Amino acid sequence: MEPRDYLRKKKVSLEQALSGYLAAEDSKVFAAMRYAVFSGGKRIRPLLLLTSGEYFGLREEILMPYACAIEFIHNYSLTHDDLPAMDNDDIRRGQPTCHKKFGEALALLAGDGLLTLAFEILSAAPWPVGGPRLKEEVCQDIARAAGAAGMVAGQWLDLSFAPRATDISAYLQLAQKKTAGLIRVSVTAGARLAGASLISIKALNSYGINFGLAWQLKDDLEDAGQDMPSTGCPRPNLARKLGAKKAKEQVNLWLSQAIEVLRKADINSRVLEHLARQLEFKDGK
Ligand code: GRG
Repeated sequence: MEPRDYLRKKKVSLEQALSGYLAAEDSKVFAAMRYAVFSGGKRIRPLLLLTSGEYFGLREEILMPYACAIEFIHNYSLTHDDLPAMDNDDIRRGQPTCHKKFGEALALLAGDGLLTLAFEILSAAPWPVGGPRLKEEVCQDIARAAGAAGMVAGQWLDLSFAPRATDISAYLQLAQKKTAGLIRVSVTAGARLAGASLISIKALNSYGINFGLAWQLKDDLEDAGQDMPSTGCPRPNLARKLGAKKAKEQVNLWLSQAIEVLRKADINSRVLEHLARQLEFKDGK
């Protein structure tokens, strides 16, 4: 199957699974949670998880709860990131942000609900072939990537840095924690659950970090020039610091490193390669 068709098919089953987890309850908090999730996300993290897990031979039914949990964690982070105390955004995915639609209290609770639901799903998720210990390790890795030493720490670095004073290595630390960590754990979780070798996991780890940094820098490129929230404090933005041309070259470099590392480890996933190639700038555009 062509990578594009594979991803389309996976996205359909993913959307069904996500809505299954949010369908049962009829409360304002759940309405805000559904709004936060079903507003047109690209679902890159769960797609990476499903792709890497299936590449190494694990069935979709086993992988799906893990994929949904990571997507819920991601959507919680966006909902909280948009709040007035953080990025203070009115628009997300082309629509009013959750707090603009439901008010701050419900948006805060929707984020709390999504994060908690993610761990409820993980705790009930089936054991992979490698047994309970492997599941524990994967869940710990997800929790660490999302938690106070991972994405939460990255968010604080983002909020507290003086953007113009930020040097590139500090920015990279921020981007690894805020964005690349959850992407990295998405790629490796699927393969680990499938029992992939340590060499493969190391390669996927590196693919995930390179992919995640490229993802963040592409987002910076889109934001450059308009990244001025109403708090009056611009967020750290590497694209603005490097300039568009260099930033695009850097995105392409990270993506070629991501692809190269798969080749070296003999991971011949056309879908993982396609996902990285899709992000590349062709002819500097
Ligand atoms: C609130 C603890 C906490 C963390 C927030 C992820 C994050 C940390 C903030 C988002 C800020 C941001 C826009 C970062 C750029 C990269 C990024 C994560 C973009 C949004 O992710 P996509 O493109 O979004 O996967 P969709 O809408 O497709 O789900």
